[in-house]
Amino acid sequence: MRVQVAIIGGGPSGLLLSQLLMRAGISTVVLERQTRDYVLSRIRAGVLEQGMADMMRRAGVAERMEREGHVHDGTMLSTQNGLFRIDFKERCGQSVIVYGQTEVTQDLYAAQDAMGAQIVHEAKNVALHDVTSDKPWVTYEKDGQTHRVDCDYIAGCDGFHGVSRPTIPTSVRAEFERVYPFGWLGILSRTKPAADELIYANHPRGFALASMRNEKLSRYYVQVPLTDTVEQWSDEAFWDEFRRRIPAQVADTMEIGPSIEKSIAPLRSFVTEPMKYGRLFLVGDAAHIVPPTGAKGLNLAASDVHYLVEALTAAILDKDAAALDQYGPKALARIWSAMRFSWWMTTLMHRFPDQTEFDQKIQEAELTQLETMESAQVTMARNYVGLPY
Ligand code: RFL
Ligand code: PHB
Repeated sequence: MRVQVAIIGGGPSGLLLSQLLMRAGISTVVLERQTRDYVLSRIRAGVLEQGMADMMRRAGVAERMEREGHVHDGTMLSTQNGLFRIDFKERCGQSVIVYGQTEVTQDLYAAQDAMGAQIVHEAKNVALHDVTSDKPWVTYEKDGQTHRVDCDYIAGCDGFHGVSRPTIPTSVRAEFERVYPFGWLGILSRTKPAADELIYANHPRGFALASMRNEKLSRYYVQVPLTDTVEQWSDEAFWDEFRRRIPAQVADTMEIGPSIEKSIAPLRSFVTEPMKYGRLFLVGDAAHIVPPTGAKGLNLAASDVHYLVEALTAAILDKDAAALDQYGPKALARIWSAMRFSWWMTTLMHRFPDQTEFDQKIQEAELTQLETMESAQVTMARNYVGLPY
């Protein structure tokens, strides 16, 4: 097989990239290790920035998002002093859309199918070859046979555990990382959301987040030690712990029910540089990870795709190869900004095992500033709704 761009990974980055490139008249193949059902069963992001929503519109996949997504003009923060609200609309004139990553991925698959996209599921042992030459190629195994894809460019959209990043030699690759000493235990339940907006809670027992997917589907998280396992957490234990960490007026009235998904995710900040190596480009979680506290992971994947589509269309359609060198620097400027915000919000909202009383007082002072200072709210709101591309 021969295509202009071979895409490794059929998560949101890979599918969005393929969709936008195909609409520009550029041929692609997407090689995904898992089955489609598996990809669609992963419960992940829930909050879309304006920029991501605009990308969905550009990709021609926004119809259901416009109909079923919920625009949120603000968010609630809960502290020992009570509940306060950050009004995004008032502070920076923008909002976010609550629409699940599962739905985004489903809409992208449907649009790709309609365009006759080449998507190979259960592509095993994907390997990248000659990425620093001008004739890179990719191999994969499927149904016991080895297949070869010749291409002009390779997009590594295969997430944090993919093969693309390790293809870049360690002598070339720099990695920047912070691992947090806790994880998030998350559950999905067919219950009415606890509140109209998300609630991020800072509590002496640890962080909690009340989120949602729609009027009948809620997503809740609690901070847990890294040593905890899902098996240790019955639904009852989860609800008890969650309700202790949020304001009583919400805890006492919220609907609870059986979990339909339960998982623990560790928290990490990670960036690799460069994002371009020869004709290989890293995109999304393959290049960077943020802790979920700022709701930035999927949104950063979308801005990477934006910059890469810009670079690849310039190189392929306008023969402007110099545009390719702009991809990494442009993407990384935005990535580091979102890294800072996600780190800040994680540090502000969680209890750290080694937190001293001094650290605690500083955290409280910062939360008070956020509650009372307009400038602090403007900074938070601008970052949360997403910095411009
Ligand atoms: P993905 O989604 O990991 O997709 C990569 C795909 O590549 C495949 N793959 C391979 N394919 C072929 N060969 C190989 N060797 C391969 N290795 C891997 C995988 O099977 C997979 O299908 O990366 P992508 O596309 O870059 O998308 C990134 C987002 O998924 C991620 O950043 C977000 O989910 C992060 N995230 C959130 N982001 C937000 O913007 N807002 C949120 O509210 C938000 N909440 C979250 C989150 C992530 C979470 N977890 C579980 C990490 C909440 C949680 C709990
Ligand atoms: C979610 O709904 O899964 C979600 C929302 C906001 C976050 C993280 C996760 O910051």
